[in-house]
Amino acid sequence: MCKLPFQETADGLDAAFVGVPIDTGTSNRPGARFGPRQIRVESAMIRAYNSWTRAAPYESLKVADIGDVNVNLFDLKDTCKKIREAYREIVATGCIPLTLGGDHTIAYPILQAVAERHGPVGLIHVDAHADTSDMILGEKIGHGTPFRRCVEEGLLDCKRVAQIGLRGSGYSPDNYEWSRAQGFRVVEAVECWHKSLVPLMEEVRAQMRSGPVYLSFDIDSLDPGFAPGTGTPEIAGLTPIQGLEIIRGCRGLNLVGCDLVEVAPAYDTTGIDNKWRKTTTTKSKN
Ligand SMILES: [Mn+2]
Repeated sequence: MCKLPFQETADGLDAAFVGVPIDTGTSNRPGARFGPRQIRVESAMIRAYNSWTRAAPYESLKVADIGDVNVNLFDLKDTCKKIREAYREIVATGCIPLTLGGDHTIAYPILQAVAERHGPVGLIHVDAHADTSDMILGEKIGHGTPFRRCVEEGLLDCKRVAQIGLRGSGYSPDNYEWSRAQGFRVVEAVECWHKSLVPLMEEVRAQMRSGPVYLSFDIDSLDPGFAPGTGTPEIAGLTPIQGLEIIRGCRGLNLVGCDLVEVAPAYDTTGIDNKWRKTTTTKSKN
């Protein structure tokens, strides 16, 4: 990733890129198992400095690519167990995992490992969907349920959860009622239209305070006109500029992990969102 060195474990690293190549938790179009390898391919063009933010991550952080989690594509529950165990080892070293997904199911076992080390964490969840269903296609584990499972297991500090970019049709008149009832802040996409998200992120930083925070960024939060390479696209989403405002707005937070999920390269026939992936993956390690 990013032409960084490869190493087998997270030992001695401040942060590590980790791939979790699954799409067996998707309910619509599969393909996110190819996300990590395509993000890595595109990352070859990422340069070491950002001319606007002046970020120079590799001057202050020791970062490497530690490869992919050895998942079981025939058994999603076993995959979750493997992810949890792999992340336990990563976070035990004090390393911050920077995850390349993989469908959104992976956030659940990752957060199990992260919360085991840090206690209940704050969450900035950027997505077209709330991913808080109780069941998906008759199952408890899938890409539409991770944050429901996380709440049930006490992995989240619910007053420090913000969901941004939610939109589209749902299963009930108030699709986001459950989130609000937990104490989450819900910022629907329509509240973001035509606006800079800099003021929103000021409020989100105040909400997160100094506690540990996990950033989970679903590529489908962005409008599919910009980022079509995903399994469950929804119209009228965030712009790339707003995405950057969210990521840059995380500066100063106590980030203990982050992911970019649901990248399904096959639906991006022109490579249009490559630019986006480069920017997200570079910035998320700050
Ligand atoms: Mn999602």
